[in-house]
Amino acid sequence: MTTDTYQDRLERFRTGRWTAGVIGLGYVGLPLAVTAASRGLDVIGFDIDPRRVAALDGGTSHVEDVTDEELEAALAAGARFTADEAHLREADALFIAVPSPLGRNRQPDMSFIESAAATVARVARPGQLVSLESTTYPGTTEDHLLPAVRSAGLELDRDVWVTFSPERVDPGNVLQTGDIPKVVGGVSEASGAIGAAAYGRLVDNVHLVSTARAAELTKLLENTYRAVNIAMVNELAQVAHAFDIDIWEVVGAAATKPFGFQPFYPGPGVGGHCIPLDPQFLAWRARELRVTTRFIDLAEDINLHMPDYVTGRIAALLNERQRSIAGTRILGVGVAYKPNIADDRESPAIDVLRLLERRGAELGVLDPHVPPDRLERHGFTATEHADDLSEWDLAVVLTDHDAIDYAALAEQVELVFDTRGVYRRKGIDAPNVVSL
Ligand code: SAJ
Repeated sequence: MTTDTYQDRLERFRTGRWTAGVIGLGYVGLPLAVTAASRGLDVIGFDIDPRRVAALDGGTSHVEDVTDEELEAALAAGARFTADEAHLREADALFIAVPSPLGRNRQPDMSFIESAAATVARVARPGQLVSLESTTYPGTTEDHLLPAVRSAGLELDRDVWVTFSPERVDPGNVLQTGDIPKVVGGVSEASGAIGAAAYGRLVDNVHLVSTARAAELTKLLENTYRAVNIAMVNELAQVAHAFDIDIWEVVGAAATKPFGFQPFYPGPGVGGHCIPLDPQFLAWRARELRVTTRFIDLAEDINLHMPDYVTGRIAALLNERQRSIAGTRILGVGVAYKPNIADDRESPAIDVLRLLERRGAELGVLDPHVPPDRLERHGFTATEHADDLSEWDLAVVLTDHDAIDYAALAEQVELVFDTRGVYRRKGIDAPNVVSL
């Protein structure tokens, strides 16, 4: 039995001093830990990777959205990072921010959540809040975290409280963790209240929902909404091309509607570790429950086929010039999955480049954010902006980083295929640029 009553705990989370334990120090966990420290909480950050912990202890952040200065400030405020899970016993709340990827057959890979739950089973103690942040299918928090705390001999709502609160990190966005409203849902009403009190110290705006499942589905709705709307505009881009209509002009025109329309933009596909993957968590679980998710399945199909469509458009462009992809020197511009970041996970740019390579193109890539050694690990030849780009026959803009000089690119390269509408958006009128 915890020494505190429920009311004492509630008050302590709401206004008292307590220690936040963060399990998983990646692009979600580290910002959470740094935010907690900046808001006066004691912080214990745990990660299974001792090298990552050592770097953090040395004041070096591996997460683009957390500067070394912000990390130093957290360390100065007393934040501690460790690879020894035993220290998590000191924490009053355990926030779990571990990966939730898909497996080889695009089914949920729950191994990281299961490993974190095993850690919780070993370190949980009376008085703790345990909150899962990793994006997952509805029911995960009950299925994995409740058994973990119970295996530690702890009783829900007597000794511990358990919630789900989806992460809403948007890499590269200037909004900080504390500024973004946080949805919280408990596996019990008391857990929801305790979770709302604790998160109220980390963010300015907490939105409490009735259950952990509702919070889990909230996240999946947010990202399925994006995947479906991106797929819809990707399909319309193909229709517009068949009608010889400029899709970028049409989306721009529709975006003038001040209500009832949010612009999404076509591209070479959908990358990142969220939008292409999260809806599959819902589809997979729904299939188990014999419920169809046709929008999710269709969106995945359209988005996954965009690299093929882009490659087909490039083949047609070259064909008009009595050329083929085979033997053509093609420069891929932008390999990261979205602008102004270095992350190339699930990047459709890589899929396009692989397809071009398989059809005999001689490839180079230009990406000022993705380190050359990482590009070389993909088997690509890294090209610098300062190089003489005129040696390339065609450049394909796959990710529209701000740091690229698009006017210079169009001046130096004979033909440019723009899959991101960046020449339209920047008002650069170049006769040798063709848009998706
Ligand atoms: N994309 C398009 N067209 C669009 C928007 C995006 O092709 O109109 C592509 C992007 O190029 C990228 C992919 O989709 O390859 C994902 O883009 P994203 O902007 O959704 O980027 P993420 O996955 O880093 O971040 C998203 C968050 N994005 C925004 O809210 C703008 C948000 O949905 C989640 O907080 C986050 O995933 C997450 O962690 O779930």
